Formats: sequence, C-alpha cells, structure tokens
Amino acid sequence: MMERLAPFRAGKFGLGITVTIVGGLLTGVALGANPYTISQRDREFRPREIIIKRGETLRFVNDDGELLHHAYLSAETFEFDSGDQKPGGQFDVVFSVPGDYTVLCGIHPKMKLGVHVTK
Ligand SMILES: [Cu+2]
Repeated sequence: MMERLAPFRAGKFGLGITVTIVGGLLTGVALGANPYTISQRDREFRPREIIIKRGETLRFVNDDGELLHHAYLSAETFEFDSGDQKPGGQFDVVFSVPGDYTVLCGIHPKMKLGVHVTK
C-alpha cells in the first residue's frame, strides 16, 4: 500500500495544495533568487538551518512518502502557517522581515528549522 502512494510527483508538484495566505505571494517568488527548497522528510527539515536575505523565498516541500507535515512560524515580527501538507505538496513563504526564526511542524514537535534572515 505504502509503495503505491507516489513518492515524489515532481511534475505536478503542489498543484493541489496551492498557497492561499498572502496575496502577492506567488508574484513575490519571481522577485529574488530561486526559492530555497526545504525538504520535510523522516520527521526532519532538511537542511535544519538556513541563511537567506530579506525578501527571499523558502519553498517547503513535503517529500515524505506518507506523512503529513505542517510547517508554521509564530514570532512577534513574522509568521506563517502552511496548513497540513500532504506528500507531494509544496508551500512558498517570502521572508520579508529580517531576524532569527525557528520554524516548527505542528504534527512533529521535534522538527525544527532555523531561519536567519539578513537585511
Ligand atoms: Cu512534520
């Protein structure tokens, strides 16, 4: 059963799970460098730590075979919530505010991603 749950649908990646948080998010992706991909697999973010510049985009990809993930960040100056992400889904976040953040997964409390946003 598990093997049949499509590993990684690179082709149609994320079509079903479209971002709805911030208006303009999709156009924002075109601005900076390519989005940096954060993998969510085996109950870990990979990499676990990343440094980006203000305005750059992290693309959270659920490339797990079967687990849901739910990336979120709740800081005073910046927050987002991906909602539940099925395997194969992706979610883009533009980090518009410099700072040091820890992104968590609402489903797996041990998952942590350090994001350092420079000016
Ligand atoms: Cu998770």
